[in-house]
Amino acid sequence: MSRSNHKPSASQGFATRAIHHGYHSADEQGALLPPLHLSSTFTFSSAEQGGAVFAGEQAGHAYSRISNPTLALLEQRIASLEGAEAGLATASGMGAISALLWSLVGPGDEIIADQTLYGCTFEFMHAGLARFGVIITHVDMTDPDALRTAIGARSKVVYFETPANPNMRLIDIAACADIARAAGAVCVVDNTYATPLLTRPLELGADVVLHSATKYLGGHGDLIAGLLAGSAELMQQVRMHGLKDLTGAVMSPFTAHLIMRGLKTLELRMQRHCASAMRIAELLQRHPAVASVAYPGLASHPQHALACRQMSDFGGMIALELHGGMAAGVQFMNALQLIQRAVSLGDAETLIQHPASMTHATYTPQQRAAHGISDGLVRLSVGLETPEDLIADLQQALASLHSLAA
Ligand code: 7XF
Repeated sequence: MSRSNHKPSASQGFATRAIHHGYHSADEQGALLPPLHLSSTFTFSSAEQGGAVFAGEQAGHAYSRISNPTLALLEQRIASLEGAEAGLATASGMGAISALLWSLVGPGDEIIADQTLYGCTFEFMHAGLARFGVIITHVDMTDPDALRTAIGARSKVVYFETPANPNMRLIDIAACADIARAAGAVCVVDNTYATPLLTRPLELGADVVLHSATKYLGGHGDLIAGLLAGSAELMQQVRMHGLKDLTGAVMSPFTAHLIMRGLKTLELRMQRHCASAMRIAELLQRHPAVASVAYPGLASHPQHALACRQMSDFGGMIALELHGGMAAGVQFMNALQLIQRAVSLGDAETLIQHPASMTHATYTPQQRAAHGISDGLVRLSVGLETPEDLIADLQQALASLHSLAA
């Protein structure tokens, strides 16, 4: 396994901070676990004190659409894990994306985005922001020079996913963040696939990291949530504008509690996700029914060298195409017995889905072709089951495909 040269952002290790950061049991009557603050509102000792909290002149909580002690602890934890000054919790990944982008751009401003985006992010930009005069430009950021050529005075945001959903393209964060900074644009990285264990975009120069915490951070398929991390100033701007007034996309304290439970095992889970995905990617690559496999850990991945530099391991997501294209993909998915047909990713259960008809159905067929999302692509989220059982299920499904074709 290759190792990046990332330095931990604090003296304690990743797992220690994922379990302990920001909480002292002595402050809460010795309770090992942080209390769950379900209160929607907070009392003021006087009218003047309430006014001071609302004016931002005094620290404190006023109303849980603005801030909440349970959410505040989760926000500190994600900030620590991403190496950020501050974090912000939101109701979903789409809540994070919309609260952030509504805060950053207005009519006439441009967002330069990579070619490949999660389907609803693509739709939010084109069917949402563009309706209000925001210019959306896509460039192939696997070539940073394409970004350098496209960026200009009206560009306010540079936006990409790495690895990208669903085709596993990687973007060189340091190179693109440099170009964004020189042009005065905010560099936003969707780090959902990599998690802060494998890639820390802020240490490489990005300005904001966002997550669908629904995925690896929650880790158990039992919640919908989003997280942002970045400078304290920007997080406060998004909290007081994009979150409080423009979207109201606030996270439930109970969800925050579940994410903190998930974070405790993030490092352990990612180790298993990565190890099993590597074995499965190698097996798929050798199989005669498989036309291509995209996994950053394979030497055949066109950006394997970048993956070794930018990621400390290669993650749990694999994209593959079968000989026979989409029809073969459908047969293959239907033949699986243990592996579940479902969207989402990062769960304990291994999940398989077909991006063109599911997660990326918001694109037209022409857009998918232009954006490098093949109709034959099948996406596998490798879970935490015993790897031999996953391999046996994949092998029997591939074998049945072979016999059908014969
Ligand atoms: O609002 P959500 O928590 O579902 O997060 C949106 C989102 C943002 N960024 C990335 C890279 C994502 O993958 C997602 C959600 N993707 C799921 C998937 O690809 O399976 C959604 C199922 S339709």
